[in-house]
Amino acid sequence: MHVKLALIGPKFSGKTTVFNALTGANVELSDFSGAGREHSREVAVPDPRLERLARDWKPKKVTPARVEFLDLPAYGGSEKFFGDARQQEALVRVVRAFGGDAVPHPKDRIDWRADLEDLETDFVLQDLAMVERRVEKLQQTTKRGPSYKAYKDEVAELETLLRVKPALEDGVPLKRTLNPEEQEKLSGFRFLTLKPTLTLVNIGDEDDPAAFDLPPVPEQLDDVDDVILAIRGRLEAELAQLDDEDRAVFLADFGLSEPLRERVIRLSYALLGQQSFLTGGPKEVRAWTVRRGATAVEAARVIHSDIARGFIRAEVVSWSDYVACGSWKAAKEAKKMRLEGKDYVMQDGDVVEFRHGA
Ligand SMILES: Nc1nc2c(ncn2[C@@H]2O[C@H](COP(=O)(O)OP(=O)(O)OP(=O)(O)O)[C@@H](O)[C@H]2O)c(=O)[nH]1
Ligand SMILES: [Mg+2]
Repeated sequence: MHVKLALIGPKFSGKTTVFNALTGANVELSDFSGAGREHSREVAVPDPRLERLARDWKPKKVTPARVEFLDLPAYGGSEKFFGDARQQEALVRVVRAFGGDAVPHPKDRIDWRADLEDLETDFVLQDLAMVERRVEKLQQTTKRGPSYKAYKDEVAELETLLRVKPALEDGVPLKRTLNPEEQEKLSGFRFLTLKPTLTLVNIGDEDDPAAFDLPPVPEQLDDVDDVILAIRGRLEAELAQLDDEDRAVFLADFGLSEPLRERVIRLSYALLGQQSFLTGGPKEVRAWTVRRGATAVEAARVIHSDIARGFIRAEVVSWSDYVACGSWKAAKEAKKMRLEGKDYVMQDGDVVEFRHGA
């Protein structure tokens, strides 16, 4: 399965720099013409569990889960930009906090909070315009009364939209006013203010992230759809170009414990509501992506539709049991391998073997 995230933000905020930092690419930075080009690249989701599995299986191949980052042209209020952003599953917002006159600022200010507010306001206005159009249409159609099939649904939708409209007018994003069920029902609109969002405050090489007074990143990301983080974009991009040895020296020089890259990729993945299950064997050890809440048969389908069709059962060892027992075989002997049916809800890190009649 393919998971995509788009980097967006004002002109010259460092989107492409952050793209390079996250993906290890080395694409050209802004020429300050404002005509930033689009880039995309897939990256592996770092997962130490794979190394652990590979030690047991000594497979020919280790395949991590992947996410794709997209570097979109600068946000400048064009219809095309909003249309493109609407198509994305999740957004990574990059705002500028690094100083210096060498890089122009489209609004002649270094104020990331204000930039973020502008962006948020425009997104709210875009969604509001959509809600208004839909409300108008539903008010017309429902006038006819309960004589047509969709009437009840349309009345319910209209009620919901009329409820959230005043909040949008006050600048409140839809993810704060729609409950999960309503969000699901209205997902077809691809509202901008419903998208899970990671905000990266792009700070200067010498800046201290702690000085930016950002809320801590929650430990548990299950219900989180907004995370904010400070990143030294340029420094991280340089770091991403180094080999392991040079990187260690570089990190020590800057007093850093690890590159932020891996953390941001993992955060992005979780933010999208994705988790991994693992399979092992002498040929391949692999992490597969399923949405949180997916069932065993859905997980089987990620591997192959035939496996889902011929599903008999899933043999599952939870990650903590796997680690405690030390291997698949030991987990089996310790009776930690469970037989699960189609409706079993997959857990992050489950080690699985599917039995199927395909
Ligand atoms: N000091 C400093 N400079 C940075 C940082 N990030 C980006 N820059 C500089 O800002 C300039 C623009 O960076 P880009 O990453 O190309 O910005 P962008 O947002 O992709 O620009 P557009 O696509 O044209 O909107 C480059 O000269 C970078 O070197 C940073 O964290 N610190
Ligand atoms: Mg760019």
